[in-house]
Amino acid sequence: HSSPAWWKESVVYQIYPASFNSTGSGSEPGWGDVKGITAKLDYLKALGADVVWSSPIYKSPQVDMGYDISDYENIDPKFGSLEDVDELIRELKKRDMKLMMDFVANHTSDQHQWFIDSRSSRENSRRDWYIWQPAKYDADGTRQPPNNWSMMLGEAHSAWTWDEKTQEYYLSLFTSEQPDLNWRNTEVRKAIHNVLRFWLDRGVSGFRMDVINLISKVEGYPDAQIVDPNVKYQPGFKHFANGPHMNDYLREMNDEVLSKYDTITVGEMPFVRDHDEIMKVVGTDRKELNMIFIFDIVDIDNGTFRMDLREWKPKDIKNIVSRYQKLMEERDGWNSIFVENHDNPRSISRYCDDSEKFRELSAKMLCLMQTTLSGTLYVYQGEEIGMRNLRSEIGPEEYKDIETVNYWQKMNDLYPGDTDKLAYARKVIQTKARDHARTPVQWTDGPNSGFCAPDTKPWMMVNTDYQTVNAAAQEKARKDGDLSPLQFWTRALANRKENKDVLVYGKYELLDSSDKSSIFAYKRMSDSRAFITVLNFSHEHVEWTLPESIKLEKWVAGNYPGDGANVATVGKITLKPWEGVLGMVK
Ligand code: ISL
Repeated sequence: HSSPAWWKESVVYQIYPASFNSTGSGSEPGWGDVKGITAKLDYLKALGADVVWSSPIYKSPQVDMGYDISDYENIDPKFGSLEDVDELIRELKKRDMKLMMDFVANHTSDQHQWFIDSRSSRENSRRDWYIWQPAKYDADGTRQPPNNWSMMLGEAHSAWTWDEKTQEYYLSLFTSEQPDLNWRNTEVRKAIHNVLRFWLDRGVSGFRMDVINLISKVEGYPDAQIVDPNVKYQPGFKHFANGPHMNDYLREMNDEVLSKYDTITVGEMPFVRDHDEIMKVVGTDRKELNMIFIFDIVDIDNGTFRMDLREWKPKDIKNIVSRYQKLMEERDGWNSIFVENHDNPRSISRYCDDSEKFRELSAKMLCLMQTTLSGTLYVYQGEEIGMRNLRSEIGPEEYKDIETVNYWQKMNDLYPGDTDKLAYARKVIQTKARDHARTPVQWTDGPNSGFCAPDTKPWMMVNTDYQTVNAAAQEKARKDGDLSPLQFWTRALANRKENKDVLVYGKYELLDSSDKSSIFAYKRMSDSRAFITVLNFSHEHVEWTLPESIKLEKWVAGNYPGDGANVATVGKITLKPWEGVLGMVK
């Protein structure tokens, strides 16, 4: 069994600050602010959150919504001030809660002083803080970037940006305004350690580390393999995901800084699925990071690219979940459990059915799944009330994310006037855009869904369904006694804590490995007790046979009214569409 730790039992609530709650204290009307987070702490505490992770609030030109930092030790005036953060930390502590910062150190903004210095001349002492390379030239003298890597948030472009003044390219994996730091440089790593200390000394309890597995690039910058012959630049992640020195840098960060504080750390780790590579980071003996975000579950419907569509089946969910539950159990690491974040569409729209009839059932079923798996649980703002994707009548003009804007541009450039291709692109945007998670949180059925003042325009449109989907409505008791998603989440998080020996730390066993079945059923067990979870990932009524070895005491929770009372406790059971039940084993 995994040894207990507070960060394993914690429920982390992710806030996307621009869209969470606006009190008008920031410099930009219609933006969420730090005071807006503080104002909602009672709500978060009542839900069952222990740790608040906020996406970046540092000073930033906001080209990529704060993931382009121009000053690591200041707050963007849009969000408020350092004093507001101190107040947030104090108010969190009063409630026995903690703050986790989003730490973006693979790259900075091009407006960061480090980069301004670096690009000022080839001789500048910070030149080597970023990744500079000379141009290549075709036979006819045309200038080309050092290799064919594509830019991640603008697939049509090169990952290298030309600097006119100093006549070299710099690496910018995400956008031109996000130059990659050169982690081979010791001074860079020291500067980063200092930033971590700055926040820890201020009372922050840990970090979510943005694309932390991209910090070490292979030497020589080789070309990427061609996966899409229609475009000039290709995904190069094989050459920079979990690169040669990444583990050394993480270990050094732990030795120098993290080990000296009591922290929670989670690394974002896209592209990597190799079990040995994963264990090198999260294995308890490794002393690198507490856990990572593994992307399988949110890449489930990716085609060649993220902005692409692919059919998936319920078996994919159960295979992915089972693989990592077992891996961490067998090799002594730790999972992070999540199905949403600010880079993905809403989970009920993606994995279940967000129609009026099924949206609440879907939200509750995904809650039942996540709250009964082993790992640190991450809830994304609005997930607890079952917020959905933007409705399909909303056109690409309303989407604000740089990735969506660049994708729509690329498709229009590649296929001008091609109605089929452009209809496909619209479909991709309606299904996959990061914007779906970034609409303002729906607090009430009032103007702007209570997110900001009635006479202010939110920075991004409120989803059109706010009059039916909002937190205020879900806080009220219902006449028929049925629980709203918010109430269901609150109860499920309390239940998880009460039964943490099983639900957080217990062993995992998949109960039905059939690829054809839409039923995802598993058992969780400690030495003395066990629960089973049975989830129906389909629109159909589905029959399923309880294994004879399992003697069920009773169903203790379910997403349909009655908490599983109508489901048999032995032999063949029938689950209704998108039904999920949790049972206590004798
Ligand atoms: O959404 C994606 C692009 O297709 C993801 O691949 C995403 O870029 C990747 O998960 C890294 O995300 C993180 O770093 C990015 C930032 O844009 C994301 O918001 C952040 O979560 C660059 O800092």
